[in-house]
Amino acid sequence: MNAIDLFFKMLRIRRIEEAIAARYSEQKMRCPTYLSIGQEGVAVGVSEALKDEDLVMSTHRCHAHYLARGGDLKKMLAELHGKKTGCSLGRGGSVHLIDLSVGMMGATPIAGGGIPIATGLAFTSRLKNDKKITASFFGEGATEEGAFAESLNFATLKNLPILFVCENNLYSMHSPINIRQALTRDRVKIAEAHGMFAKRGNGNNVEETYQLALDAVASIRSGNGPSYIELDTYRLCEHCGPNFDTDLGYRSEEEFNNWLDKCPIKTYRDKLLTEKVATDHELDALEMTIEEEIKDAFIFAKESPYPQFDLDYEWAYAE
Ligand SMILES: Cc1ncc(C[n+]2csc(CCOP(=O)(O)OP(=O)(O)O)c2C)c(N)n1
Ligand SMILES: [Mg+2]
Repeated sequence: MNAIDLFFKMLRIRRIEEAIAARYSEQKMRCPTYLSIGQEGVAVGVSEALKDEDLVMSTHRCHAHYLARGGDLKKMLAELHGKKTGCSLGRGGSVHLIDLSVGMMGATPIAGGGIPIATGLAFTSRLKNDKKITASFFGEGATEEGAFAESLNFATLKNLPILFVCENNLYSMHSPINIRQALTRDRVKIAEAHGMFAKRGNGNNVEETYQLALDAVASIRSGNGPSYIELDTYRLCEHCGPNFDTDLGYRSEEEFNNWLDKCPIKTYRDKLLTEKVATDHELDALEMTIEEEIKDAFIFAKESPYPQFDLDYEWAYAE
C-alpha cells in the first residue's frame, strides 16, 4: 500500500466525476448517471486489497469501481457518450461498464441484481479452481432484496471465493435506511449467522477500508469461503445526476455538512499533511496530471464514432 497512490486514486475519481457533472447538461452523455462523489474511499480501499486477476461486479453507481480497478478513462467516457470506443462498445452507458481486461465483469442497475451474478462468477472460479476472488459491490438498499439472502446462502453452502461489499450510504434513492429496515436488523450479523467473516468499518477512511478488505480477502484465500464487509459512507450528490439535492428535504443540510467534513479525500489529505507523508505542493501537483488526462479523454470520447446498429443481434447472443 502506498499512501500517495491511494490519495491519487481517490482524487482522480473525484475529479473525473466532477468533470462529468460539469458537462452533463451539455446533453452529450445521454444516459442516467449515478455519481459516487463522497464514496471514493470504498472503491479505492477495496480494490487495493484485490489482485489484478480478481473479478468485480458492480451496480448502477459503478464509475468509481471501474476506475479504482484500473479501468481506462477514455473507454469509460466514450461509453457515457454512447460511442463505439466505449468499454461496452457504446451499448451500455454509465450503468453498464464492462471491461474484461481489468476484471470488470459488469454492472447492473437492477438493485441487488449484481449479487447473484457475482455469486455465479465465484461459483465458476470454484469449479475451475482458478484462485480468483469476485468482489460484489452493492448498496445497503440491495440487502433488502431476496437476491442478497439467496446469494449469501448459496455462497456459504458452496464455500465460494466471494467478497460481499456493502456500501452503506444510508439512503436508497430518497428513503433513509430507518424507514426501510428495522433498527435491530444488523446486516453484519446476518452474514455472521452464515458463518462467514463479517465486519463493518468506516468507508470514508481509505486505509481502514483497505485493511478490512485485506483481512476479508485473506479469510477467503485461506479457504474459509465468502466474506462480508460493510462500509459506512455518504453520497454527496443527488441519487441520480450531477446536482446537489439537500433542497429536496429528504436529508438535512446539517447532516450533509457533517458528512462533508468526513469527506474521504479531505480527511486523507489532512492526514498525509499532518503526518508529513506529503507536502501541499506534492499533492497539488497531482491535480495537473489528472486534469490533463480528463481533457484528453473527453476529446477522445467526443471525437469517437457512434456504433452502427445495422447488426442488431451482434453481441446479443454468445457464439
Ligand atoms: C429491483 C429494483 N428496484 C428498484 C430500483 C430503483 N432503484 C434504482 S437505484 C435504487 C437505490 C438502491 O439503493 P442502494 O442499494 O442503497 O444503492 P445506492 O443508490 O444508495 O448506491 C433504486 C431503488 C431498481 N433499479 N431495481
Ligand atoms: Mg444506499
